[in-house]
Amino acid sequence: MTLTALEEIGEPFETRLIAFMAGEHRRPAYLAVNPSGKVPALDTGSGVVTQNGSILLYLARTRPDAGLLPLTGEPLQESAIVSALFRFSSDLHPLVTRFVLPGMMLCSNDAAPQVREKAEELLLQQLHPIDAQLDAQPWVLGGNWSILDSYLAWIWFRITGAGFDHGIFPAIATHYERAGERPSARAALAHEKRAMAELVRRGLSFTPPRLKTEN
Ligand SMILES: N[C@@H](CCC(=O)N[C@@H](CS)C(=O)NCC(=O)O)C(=O)O
Repeated sequence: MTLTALEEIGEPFETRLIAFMAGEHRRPAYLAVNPSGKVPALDTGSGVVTQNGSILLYLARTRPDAGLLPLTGEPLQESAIVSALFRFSSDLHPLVTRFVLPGMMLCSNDAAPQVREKAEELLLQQLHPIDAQLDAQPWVLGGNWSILDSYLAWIWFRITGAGFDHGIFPAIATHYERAGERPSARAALAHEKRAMAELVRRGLSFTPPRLKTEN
């Protein structure tokens, strides 16, 4: 979603690939950028911004013309936006990592299938109310697109790409198609695909363990 936000802004930027399977996020070079070892981090030229929610707020505030978030300065209205950001970055994002890369969590490889199954159960719980909401309105915040739609689309792209059943939540699946039609989303996907191709070329792609429900 950071890539989509940068594409929406439309100014040139550079990306650097951090290969988890090679442990690059734990190496000194990356820890000097983000000591928590989490991706993404945005180097603004005047300082590094970390945490997805913070990066998206930073970009929305510094480039209000890009229309990333409808920030009005009204505390209650803004708290609803920040709440949705935290919901995606704190509640859902860690489940995505556990579902897609369960072996990266602090467990033996033998425990990876159980980590993934628990993550699937919690994803089902968390996504259920979002699917109901999107049945009643086209975008996460109501009638207009925001960068939160890109965050949700990223979550869906990652988990369905790793075997999550996309038939369970039809409204989120339709929202994903709609969100993917934006030129910024297509450009961000092209970045992702180039990164995946690079990982495959380096022998660092990852196949998640199968769920009981997968054939
Ligand atoms: N709360 C962080 C979570 C980011 C996060 O978990 N990113 C994943 C990649 S999608 C990561 O860096 N995983 C490495 C790890 O958890 O060690 C944020 O919103 O930026």
